[in-house]
Amino acid sequence: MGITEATIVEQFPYWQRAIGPIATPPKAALTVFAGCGTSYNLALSLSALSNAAGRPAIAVPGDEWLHRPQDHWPDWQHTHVVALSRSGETTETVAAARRSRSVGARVTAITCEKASALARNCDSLVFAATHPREGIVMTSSASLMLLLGLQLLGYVVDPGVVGAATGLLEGLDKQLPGLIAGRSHFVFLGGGPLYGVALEGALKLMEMSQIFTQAFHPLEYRHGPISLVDEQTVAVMLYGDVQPEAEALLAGELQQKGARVIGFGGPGDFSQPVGVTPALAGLAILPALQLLGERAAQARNIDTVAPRHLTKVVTLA
Ligand code: F1P
Repeated sequence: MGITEATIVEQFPYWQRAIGPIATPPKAALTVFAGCGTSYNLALSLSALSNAAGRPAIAVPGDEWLHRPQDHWPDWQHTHVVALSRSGETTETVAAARRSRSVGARVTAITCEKASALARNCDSLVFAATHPREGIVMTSSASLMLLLGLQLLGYVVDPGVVGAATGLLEGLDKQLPGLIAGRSHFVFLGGGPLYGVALEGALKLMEMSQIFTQAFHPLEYRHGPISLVDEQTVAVMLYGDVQPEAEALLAGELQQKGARVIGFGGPGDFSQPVGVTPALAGLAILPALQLLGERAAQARNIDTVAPRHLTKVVTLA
């Protein structure tokens, strides 16, 4: 087993260590979840979960919050910023946290590095150590930061989520070779808090296997992108709890056009119930999506330890 695969299948003891209540921050007029790459995808998921929990929130890429916060929120100085970064060293995220504090905003950091620049530039630190072998591709750390963010928002993470995630990972893995054989077009579909997770599934697959892929809110897919679907397509549907019937109809339509459908929580060529509350669904599904990226890379003989053009920390001079 390669290093990336090990960090995916061995991530659950780190979850178990991180599960436990976290003091929820004081309510703010707006919470801004900021991060880059994977951490931005997590921010998108957490902002949806925050709104659902009655805490108004948006998600903004680190550089956008650094350079043009007023385009995202007029009263940007009076916000609570939750900055996410595995390394705690990503230039834009650290600079956005510094700038936010300099204008008086409160900053909470979610990171896997407690001695990092981000940890030094926040008002409160939420930390969990990730798998020590994790490399460029964020696997265990992505799940861990999502888990920490959920707890920061006051969601109780039932330890049963570990069994659910393991079941999805193993269930999908058994069928993956047949599902992805000969397929070169992947799309990830998810709504609400599952949109960020869909984007993260797409990002994992892209950086690991170098396959061009996209993610959409499910019903958006019918408005143009569906014209790409054919016998080369795999559609990964992350079924939500709001309108699963409409999502199932879309999945059926994609199958009719030649796609294979991987269905988490609803019908597909692969179909498995998620088995957790809707708020925890993204966390339960994420490791299976990480493994999908790894298996697609293996099928193309690509080593995911050193993805092309990527570094573990992206710093700008
Ligand atoms: C985020 C990130 C990842 C990307 C690569 C480089 O870093 O951009 O999304 O996949 O591994 O780092 P971080 O701010 O979470 O450390």
